Amino acid sequence: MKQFHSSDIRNFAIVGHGASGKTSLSEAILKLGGEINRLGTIEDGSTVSDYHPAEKSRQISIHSTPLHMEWGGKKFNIIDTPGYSDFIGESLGSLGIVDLALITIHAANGIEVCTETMWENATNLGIPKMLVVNGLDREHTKFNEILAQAKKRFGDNVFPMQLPVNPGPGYNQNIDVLRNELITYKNDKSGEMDEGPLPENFQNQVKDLHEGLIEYVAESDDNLLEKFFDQGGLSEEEMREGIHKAIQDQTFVPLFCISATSNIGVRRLCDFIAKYGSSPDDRKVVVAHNKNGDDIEVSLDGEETVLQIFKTMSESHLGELSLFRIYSGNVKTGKDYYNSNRNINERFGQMFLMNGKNRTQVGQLFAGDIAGVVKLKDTHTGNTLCSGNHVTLPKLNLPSPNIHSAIVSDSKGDEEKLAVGLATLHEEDPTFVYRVDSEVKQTIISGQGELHLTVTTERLKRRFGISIGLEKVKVPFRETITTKAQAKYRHKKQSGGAGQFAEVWMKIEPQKKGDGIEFTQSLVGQNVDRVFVPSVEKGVKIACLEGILAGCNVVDVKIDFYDGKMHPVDSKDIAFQTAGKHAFRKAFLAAQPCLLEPIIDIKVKIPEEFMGDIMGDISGKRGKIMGMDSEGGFQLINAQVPQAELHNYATTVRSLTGGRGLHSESFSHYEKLPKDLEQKVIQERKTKEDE
Ligand SMILES: Nc1nc2c(ncn2[C@@H]2O[C@H](COP(=O)(O)OP(=O)(O)O)[C@@H](O)[C@H]2O)c(=O)[nH]1
Ligand SMILES: [Mg+2]
Repeated sequence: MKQFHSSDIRNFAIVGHGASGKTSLSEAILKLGGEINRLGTIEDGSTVSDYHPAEKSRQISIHSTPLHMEWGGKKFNIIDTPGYSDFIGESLGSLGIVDLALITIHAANGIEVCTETMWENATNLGIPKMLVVNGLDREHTKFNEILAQAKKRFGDNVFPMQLPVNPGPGYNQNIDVLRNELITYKNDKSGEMDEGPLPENFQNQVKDLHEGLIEYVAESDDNLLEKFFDQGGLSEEEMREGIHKAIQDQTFVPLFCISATSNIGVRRLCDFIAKYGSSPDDRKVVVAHNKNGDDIEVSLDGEETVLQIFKTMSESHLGELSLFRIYSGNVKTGKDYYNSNRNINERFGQMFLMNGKNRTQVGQLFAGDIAGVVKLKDTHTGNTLCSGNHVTLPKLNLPSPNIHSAIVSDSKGDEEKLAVGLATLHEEDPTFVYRVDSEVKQTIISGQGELHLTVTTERLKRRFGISIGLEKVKVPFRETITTKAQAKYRHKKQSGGAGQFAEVWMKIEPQKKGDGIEFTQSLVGQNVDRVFVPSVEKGVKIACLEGILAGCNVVDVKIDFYDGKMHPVDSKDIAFQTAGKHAFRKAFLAAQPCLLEPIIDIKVKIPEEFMGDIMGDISGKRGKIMGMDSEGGFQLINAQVPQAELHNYATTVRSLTGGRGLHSESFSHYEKLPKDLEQKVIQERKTKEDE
């Protein structure tokens, strides 16, 4: 491929709700650009973009896939992203490195939760948006309703650049509002079209729209606005000048009409992106950090290289592949760059322009471009590589996990391999996290949904040969007391060799929530030598870790060791540890102990019609509704629910809402577990111990 100036590059991500046709649209674009000869389909698993085995078998996108082609003298770098909420991290990561978001909307389903999530994220990142209503060849399309919905949700400046003339099966005509013409596409998926005059019945509507468009464009630029008032309008030429800027400012948000699978409308969309879409020049300067964490500007025309890895993945026959965007300078195979997140040097390996599994090798690339590089040793998703001064680009904006599972490894002795596998997968996909939880003694993996964890588990098996099972995360119940109590305990062992003797007197009382375990001594006289104080404390701390009622951590208890007895020969550290531990257990059981359970704050975002189901489910889960709000066209429910009830809640939300709801979780506090449940938990843990 020839070299493109940054102003001739169009970096955009296709984002939107699952099944709105992002992958099919990518396919249609590549077909127009001549990168492929025929349109692959999701059903046959033959699209360029969904080429991974897990994507083919499930018929959904799991990875962000970079694609490229040439159109109208411009280089398109397209990123087809997943819309399934399990893989939302991929989409958010990709949005962070493009200059334009193309948001697809399903022509029959309208605006869905992920449509809105993507809108918000693109807005927060400050990148312009275009909307694409796709699938206008489907039955039961509702273009006018979607347009009204989009204006209501996203603002009145959403503007239809096109109107579908014959939506529904057989759809092949659009009105082009900018050019005041009728476009008829061939029905052979070639994407070819004829232009003709406006039909009579559209003339008034289009005239009004056209005038509206002129006003939007005029508003984006003072010079144009002046001309607009002087001349009472804008010429075709002046319009063209203004549209690009108007899109950058989002004074209006263009909306397009297409059918991806029949290649209707895609050509005009590409023309529009080529002519008016954003280029890297529109984000010439990005704010990064220097070594001291101060803001510095990275400029597209800078001499030094600055690039960011936005995804790493392992590819068959290639090994580890890192996808990157260059923000400044150029990159060359064989050169060393500095990884400022990890403070190491990396030698740049072979570089590729990507079209799914079809890749073209290149030796050098320039600022603004997107490509892949192989064999970086220790550089991971989100890292910055640079030449010259130390620069770190802002972190990719990624969601926090909302589903957790414990892993059980079938293969004993593979711990080290497992640790390496988990670490590698996390580095590739930072939305997959894992940790060893000492409280419940499980290794816990977390992600964006059950499917995310399943797919990652499969990857662990395929790549590292480790098979793991998933099981429920144990709830980290805790134990505490509700009244004061005291106990005396004598530990005496005099059979065989050296004897052991210790006696500990102890008072305990509840502490304020969150104050933990506090151990004091108030010994008077010489009954107990002070050297044994740490021994008693150690015994108490062990008892607190082991738990007394149900094997859970003990919290929020104040302990005072106030007296005891000792023996001149047989008293020793271990004897006082044992006596301390047992005195504590005895006092604890006398102090009306109880179990505490973790309560989680959840936020659920759903279309209005699912309110009843979600609220009903929350109250069935012993949850408390803390508040409700509407956000965009969705309802936002804030609630507090016990962790014990939230196992795979992401899946519950998905199934209650047909995939149209989303939720997030964060720990809130501990609360007393109801008595009936407490008995159940204690019983369960006892049986486990007996086994
Ligand atoms: N009728 C029709 N079906 C489409 C269109 N675009 C996509 N589909 C189908 O909708 C499903 C989801 O499409 P896909 O491209 O995977 O959507 P994505 O999840 O947004 O990438 C597949 O079965 C496609 O064949 C379209 O324009 N018209
Ligand atoms: Mg897809």
